[in-house]
Amino acid sequence: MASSITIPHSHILERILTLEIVRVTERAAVNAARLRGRGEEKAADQAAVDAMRRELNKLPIDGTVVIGEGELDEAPMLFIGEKVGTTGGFKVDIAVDPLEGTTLCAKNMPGAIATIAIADGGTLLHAPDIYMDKIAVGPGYPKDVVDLDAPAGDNIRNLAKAKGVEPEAINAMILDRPRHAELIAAVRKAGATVSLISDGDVAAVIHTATPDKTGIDICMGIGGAPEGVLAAAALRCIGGQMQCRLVVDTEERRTRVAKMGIKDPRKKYRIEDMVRGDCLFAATGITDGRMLQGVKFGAGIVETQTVVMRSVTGTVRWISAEHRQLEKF
Ligand code: VTB
Repeated sequence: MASSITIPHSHILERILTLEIVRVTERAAVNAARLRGRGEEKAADQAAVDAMRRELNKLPIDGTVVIGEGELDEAPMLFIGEKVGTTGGFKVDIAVDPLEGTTLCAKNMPGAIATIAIADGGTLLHAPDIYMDKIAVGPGYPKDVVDLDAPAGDNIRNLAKAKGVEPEAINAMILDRPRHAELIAAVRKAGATVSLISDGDVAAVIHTATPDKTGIDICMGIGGAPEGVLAAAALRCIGGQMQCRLVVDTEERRTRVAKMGIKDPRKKYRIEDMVRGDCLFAATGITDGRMLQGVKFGAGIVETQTVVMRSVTGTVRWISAEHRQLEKF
């Protein structure tokens, strides 16, 4: 007798969604990639947003965008609070960054991705688009091996000890910004090396999960809060630790944070505070990067590479696709 796979009803949609969300990031990536290297950040972003929104609206979900392209009055599409999907389906929270690394795409530099996280309804942190202080390490370390509030040097030394190496063997990835001058100096003083990036700290956090492959042990510093929630979703699937805190340094930001329903603006978030339920995470390369290859345009063929992860099982799929029906883009 032929064996059959039994999928509990509650898991059907989620299992199907794992592949469906690949289409969503693929389309966004291909549309943005057409504008790679043209110096047009806004146009590339809009192309990615349009494609992602179109695909999301085909999914059998009752989705709410909780991390998106800004508030209703400032962004016409994929705004925070926008409903997507065919509705009547599964209630989900959605975090999107259709073009993470707009500058990277506009300048055709490595590391631009189209990314999304889908989680059980009501389980994603509603973070406004402000800065967030972050620290992330991969799986396999004792809980709280690093601490957002500890001096950077202590974090490097504690991580090195837990890894069983000298601090000189630790490599930190940090956004290259003047605001990180002190942090970078402290990390180097502790003996560690620093890989500086111009943009793209979602991928930077994900790199920490596989230090043997990426050479990145820790990601530190201040980046966007939306990118923080997306990265937390990825680590929720593949393991690792992350601590974050919103940078609420003006009255205007305090108001925006309160508007999102956040009661304690100083709260230190761990992964499970930012992504409280099961989730899926996907990213497709737009330009070639350390994590993903960018979109390749050939004669009658478009190639994409996507990573998709699922927290329930911890499965990570790397999907290389050859698209021949090009009208779909
Ligand atoms: C980071 C990075 C993004 O913004 O979040 C960064 O991951 C932070 O903002 O790719 P600043 O550029 O203001 O420092 C990006 O670079 C762009 O969204």
